[in-house]
Amino acid sequence: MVAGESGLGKTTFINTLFQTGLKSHVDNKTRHAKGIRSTVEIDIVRAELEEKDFKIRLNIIDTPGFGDNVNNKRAFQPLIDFIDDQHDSYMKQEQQPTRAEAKDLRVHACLYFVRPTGHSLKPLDIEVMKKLSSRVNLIPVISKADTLSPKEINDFKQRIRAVIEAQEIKIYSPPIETDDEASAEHSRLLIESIPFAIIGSETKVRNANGDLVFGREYPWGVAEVENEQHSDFLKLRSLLLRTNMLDLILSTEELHYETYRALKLDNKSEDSRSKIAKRFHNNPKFKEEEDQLKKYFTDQVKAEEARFRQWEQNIINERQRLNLDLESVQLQIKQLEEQIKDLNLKKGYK
Ligand SMILES: Nc1nc2c(ncn2[C@@H]2O[C@H](COP(=O)(O)OP(=O)(O)O)[C@@H](O)[C@H]2O)c(=O)[nH]1
Ligand SMILES: [Mg+2]
Repeated sequence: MVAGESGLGKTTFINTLFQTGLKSHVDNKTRHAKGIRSTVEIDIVRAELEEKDFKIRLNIIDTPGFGDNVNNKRAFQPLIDFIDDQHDSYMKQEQQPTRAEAKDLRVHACLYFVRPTGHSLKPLDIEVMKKLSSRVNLIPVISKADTLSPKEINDFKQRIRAVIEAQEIKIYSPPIETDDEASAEHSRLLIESIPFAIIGSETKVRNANGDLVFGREYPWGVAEVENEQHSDFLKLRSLLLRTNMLDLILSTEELHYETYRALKLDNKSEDSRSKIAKRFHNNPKFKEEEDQLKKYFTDQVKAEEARFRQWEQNIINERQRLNLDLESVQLQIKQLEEQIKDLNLKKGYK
């Protein structure tokens, strides 16, 4: 899900994702045809991700921006309601005896777009981010990074991080795997880059090297979407679609969904929400359970893979057996034909 004030490039970012890594389903065509720029309601686009031989279906949720209304207070409420509603509907389905076809639209990641002012977070940002972070994996991004200089971006990032810490906003942080140095290094790199400063563009332009790239053209040059020197787009895309997809899904289940359930069952107020969330965050028992669940998941995948390989082997063996059978049948036919020929010959002599 993308969230934030209107005009910050949320819809553009989604379209950029589609052009650089995702395939969209039929409904995206109608969206383009309509040519609407301002998003007026929550808009769900189905997407497909193809990695090696795996296909993953995902939903991308575009939301109307807020911030240009006289009363902003309630303008973000539909987003909060949407996230809660998905947890609620999943919880209801879980209580049903037939759970096989459960419809699951729980939000696994919410990108919060921050205006590239170079100053700091606004009170409205802080208020909305607090609400979101206790419900969903919140990932802050600085939009339109091409409008700030590298130094401005760095200072802005530091100021935003300081506010996030001071306000105790619990943003998503990629876990550091202690047993895998390469992936730990990647996670540290991602964590250092938060809030991701991104550039969005739906069109290709020619850069200084003469290559056609997604970017935005200025009299002095091209700001490139997929250039690590210009934007964190690649890092963010990697986090969302590759390295941290599983973790986003699992933490939604274990932290945010469980928080929602606990609140719902205890009928607790908004205030205790963050307390419960913190309990889940900090409790070593949950960390242990999380590790166990991850291990369980990997083991399951391994077992499935082994099962498939066994199947494959069985099929190969069966094919070999059938081929041998076929050969012997053909041999028999040949022999029978010979016999017929012999018999015919003998008949002719008589
Ligand atoms: N300079 C700059 N402009 C951008 C960028 N991304 C989007 N825009 C422009 O910002 C305007 C609003 O974008 P839109 O995606 O509709 O914003 P939304 O309201 O958040 O969905 C459009 O004119 C975009 O072309 C960016 O990375 N840099
Ligand atoms: Mg929009």
